Amino acid sequence: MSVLTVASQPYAGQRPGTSGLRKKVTVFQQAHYLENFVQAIFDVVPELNGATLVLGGDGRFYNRVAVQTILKMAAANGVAKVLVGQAGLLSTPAVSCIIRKYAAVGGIVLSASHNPGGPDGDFGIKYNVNNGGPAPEKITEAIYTRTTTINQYKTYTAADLDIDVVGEYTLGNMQVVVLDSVADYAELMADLFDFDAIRAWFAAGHQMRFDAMSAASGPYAKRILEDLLGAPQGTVVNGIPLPDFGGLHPDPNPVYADDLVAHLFGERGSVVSDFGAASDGDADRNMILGRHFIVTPSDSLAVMAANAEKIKGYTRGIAGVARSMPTSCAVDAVAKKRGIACFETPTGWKFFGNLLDAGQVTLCGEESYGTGSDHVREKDGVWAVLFWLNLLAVTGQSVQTIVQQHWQEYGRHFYSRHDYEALDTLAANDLMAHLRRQLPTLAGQTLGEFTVQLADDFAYDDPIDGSRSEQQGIRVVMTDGSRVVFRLSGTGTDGATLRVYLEKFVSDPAGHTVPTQTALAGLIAIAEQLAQIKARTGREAATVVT
Ligand code: VG1
Ligand code: CO
Repeated sequence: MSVLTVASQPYAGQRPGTSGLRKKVTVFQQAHYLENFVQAIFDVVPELNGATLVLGGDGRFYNRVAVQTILKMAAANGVAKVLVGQAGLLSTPAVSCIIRKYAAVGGIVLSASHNPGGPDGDFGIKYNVNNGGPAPEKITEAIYTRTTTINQYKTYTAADLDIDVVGEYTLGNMQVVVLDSVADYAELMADLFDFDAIRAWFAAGHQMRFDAMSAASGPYAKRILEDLLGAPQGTVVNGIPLPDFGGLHPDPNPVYADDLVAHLFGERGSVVSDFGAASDGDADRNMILGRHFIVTPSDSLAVMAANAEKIKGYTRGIAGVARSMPTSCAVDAVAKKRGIACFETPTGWKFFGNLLDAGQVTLCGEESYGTGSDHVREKDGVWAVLFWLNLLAVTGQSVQTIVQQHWQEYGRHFYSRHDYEALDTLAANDLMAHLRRQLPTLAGQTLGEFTVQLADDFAYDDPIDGSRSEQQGIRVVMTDGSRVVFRLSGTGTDGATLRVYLEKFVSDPAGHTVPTQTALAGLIAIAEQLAQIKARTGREAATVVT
């Protein structure tokens, strides 16, 4: 057994997107493709030499192969110790938790999150830094730059390690600790939430349905909800992670988690659950449902911010909140009333890290079914579900009552996202360029019932490290606060995906019961008028509406 230096050649296109490098599995299966990217990480982060690295993924196809490859490369690159999840499985928030708990220098997350898996699906890899969060752009860009010239990588000639049994192993001079994937994370959740109150809620006969979508959240949800909190066996459905997620799309929204929605809306017989939830491929997203009721992610964040003190881990209050730019302003209304800061960041969790580290914000969220807090540096699906459970348990109210009362107090921000997937990349880029050209003249114009107050290409100056991120989405803000936002996805692997985000504020409770798409009809028409979506993409309708 010895260190081996393997000659390689750069691959084009290894620039990480919104959340790491995501490509088709077949792209990753090319000779040295994964190795090049991993070596670029070791080259850019020399501190890993002699240090501890955390490693795990969402269990999708290629996860096991990649874990073995990375273990051997870590040994060859002088890493002292790797903490790897049993069977190679760690949810994204669990990686973040473990990096922080064991003071690791970094972590490698193997996931393409909500993208489908299997041999024809997607794979992904992401580097997290020592605060437990995704590497900031400075580092992801350096990794990318390194991949453009890389011509060799180091590995270790050794047999594959048995990662299915918890225990301590060695690979050359490197120690490998195979961890129970759930234990550390479950311990953190028990610190943050009132498990006794939630146990009592279940013991009183309340029922929930958690759809793990055959992805990484299954073992976490089963252990915490069923084993620790006394929810009946079977509360967690699709709880075993499968390499292809059972052929389904592990994206917790009403379109892809339609079976869960049907259960909560009585379309599978009578509704037995008071609470429904789902999570995505790597367990960092969450969808929250009540009986006959869907909570939008933006509202979920606002409700959390308004009720934080009722939850065990947040009784001291919250320092501030942050949301990604396309996320609705529902949380802004809460922050304003509470007199706390509210930050608006570009899309992607990496932009919350500095604010969380500096203690400026406690809760943050994105419209894309992501919510989290300063307990880790990733969004956290199971955490969000436990937050809601804790809230239901201590208030004794239903999900619907909590949200409707919230709207009465703060007004309702109607919200929807229209995705146009797998577009021709040139057409999508042209559409964005067409929008950019209109920006200088939009302010002051009347569009339908709205007048444009501000139109720009969102740029973010990080208040902590001063870094600037430009071209983060076109926003058209109306004088009444309504907004239309356009962005191209940074996580897709098939052509381009256009996301159109629509938001309208209605303060009068009499207007709160209108169907969302009806409430947003005027803005949907404006989006089409500004972007010429039909003509430019050839699409009559969005692929996915959430
Ligand atoms: C999407 C979401 C974004 C989220 C990102 C990663 O990015 O819009 O809010 O942070 O996915 O989520 P994009 O660039 O495709 O819009 V996950 O669950 O993939 O880690
Ligand atoms: Co995810």
